[in-house]
Amino acid sequence: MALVSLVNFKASAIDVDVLVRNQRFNEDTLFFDIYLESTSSNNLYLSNSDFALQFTEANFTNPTLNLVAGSINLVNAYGNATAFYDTNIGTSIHYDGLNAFKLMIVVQMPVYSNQGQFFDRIARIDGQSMTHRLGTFYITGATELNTNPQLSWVTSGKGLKLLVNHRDSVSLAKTTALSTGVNPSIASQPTVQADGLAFANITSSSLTVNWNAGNGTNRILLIRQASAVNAFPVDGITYIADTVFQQGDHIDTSDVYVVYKGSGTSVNISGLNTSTTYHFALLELNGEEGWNENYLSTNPDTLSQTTNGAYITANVKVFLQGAYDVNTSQMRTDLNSNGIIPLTQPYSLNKTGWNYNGQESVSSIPNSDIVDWVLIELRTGVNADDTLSANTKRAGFLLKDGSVVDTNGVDPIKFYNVATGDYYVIIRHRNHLPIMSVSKITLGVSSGLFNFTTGQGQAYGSNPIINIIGGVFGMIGGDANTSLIITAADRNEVSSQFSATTYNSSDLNLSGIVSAADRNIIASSFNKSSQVID
Ligand SMILES: [Ca+2]
Ligand SMILES: [Ca+2]
Ligand SMILES: [Ca+2]
Repeated sequence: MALVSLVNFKASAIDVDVLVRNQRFNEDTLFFDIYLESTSSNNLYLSNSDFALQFTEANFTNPTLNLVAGSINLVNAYGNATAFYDTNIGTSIHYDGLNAFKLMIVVQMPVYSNQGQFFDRIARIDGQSMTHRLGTFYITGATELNTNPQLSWVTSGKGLKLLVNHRDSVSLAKTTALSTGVNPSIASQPTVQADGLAFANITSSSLTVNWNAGNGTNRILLIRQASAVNAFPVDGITYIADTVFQQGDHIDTSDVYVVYKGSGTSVNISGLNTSTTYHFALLELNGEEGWNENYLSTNPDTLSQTTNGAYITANVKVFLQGAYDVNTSQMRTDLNSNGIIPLTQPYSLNKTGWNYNGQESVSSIPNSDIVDWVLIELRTGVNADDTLSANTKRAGFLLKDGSVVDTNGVDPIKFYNVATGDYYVIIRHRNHLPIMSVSKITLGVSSGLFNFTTGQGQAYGSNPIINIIGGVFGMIGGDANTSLIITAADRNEVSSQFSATTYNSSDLNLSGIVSAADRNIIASSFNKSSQVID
């Protein structure tokens, strides 16, 4: 049951494909495009023609055939669109006579009397893919949205003509009627379904979906709010995806939307509602887009996810002693420029104050000013058990000017599902001693800046930070072994990693290599310990 149909018309050395592409339902309307493509090296020109299509009338109630206004895409020999084409295309459905139940599209090209007018007026067809869309048409009154309407070309009938002009190097244009044709079949169906649906970067309005490919050329991701996906693509029908919820096509009249179609294994979806559950289904497919797609609809991988609720932000400024460059008054970004900052937050290890299983990850490091990942924690009191839930921990990026930003590399770091209020703010870094604000800070959707870099009194405890230079204070570096105290063990750790150029906790100055400069930081911080109660 081929929904889409191709006629490869051939007539005395002229080859032109006349294609129906991009068949799509929108509510009870079936849209489709007609394209003309030359398959020879000759320049071809469209002449007065009838495009006749058979359709299954039983699948429509009182159908009408129409042209989408402004959709004509033909150009003349000089590559210019002309209003001639728009006003000379008529559409109708024939119900009687030899052409009963045929969709008729009649193209009345402008008359021409000489070669100059010919080139100026007559629509050129060439071999470039997708350039000569005759137009987008639609049939109203579809009743069987999950059934193939079986559009197919009609190549003969009373009065039907499909004429193409061509011209050789010397003579004026000649007109040739096109007749014979063949219809192709739909693509083969994939046999291995895509799977492994998983979510990352969940916010109150967006999330990233990841998956593993099956054995088709592409895959399509469906989304439905509140309930499981209950409608699936129809073979031979194309669907346009949009990563913004409800902006892509939906499947027939359902509230199932297409958010991805392609060969990749990840998509970031936006436009979601806060604290709302979304259901997903992933289907493998074969075939050319808009042409002969075949979807594997059996046993699609499914998964659901609830978006985050409201959020508050922490807007803090902090320097790392190790990364701070007194010559630039900023922190160095060598890990970033060396391309060794991991794309997933590194604080999942089971270490005191870490053990954080957040899914923060990025497809690439989003800002050239990023120094490294940091872990931010909110507490209602000074003790470890005053960290109320996993929601009050978040990993983000530290910028070279001391800003702590979210995974988009720009905005202050967000805490979802956390109420506006007063919190202690803790900053943790892989090889610096953690610090906590000296008192509670009022945090809301848009929080005021709290600056840790201006003095010892900004952080909680006894000598919690270090005076790097002048009035500039920073987190104490040197904790290569993450023991929350700077000792000889850290020096030994650095020695054991000497010359490493990886993302390494012994690279205490974040220069991208473990060297003597890193040992010097330990000397300046020796015997200092974390003032955060963990
Ligand atoms: Ca199928
Ligand atoms: Ca240590
Ligand atoms: Ca170093």
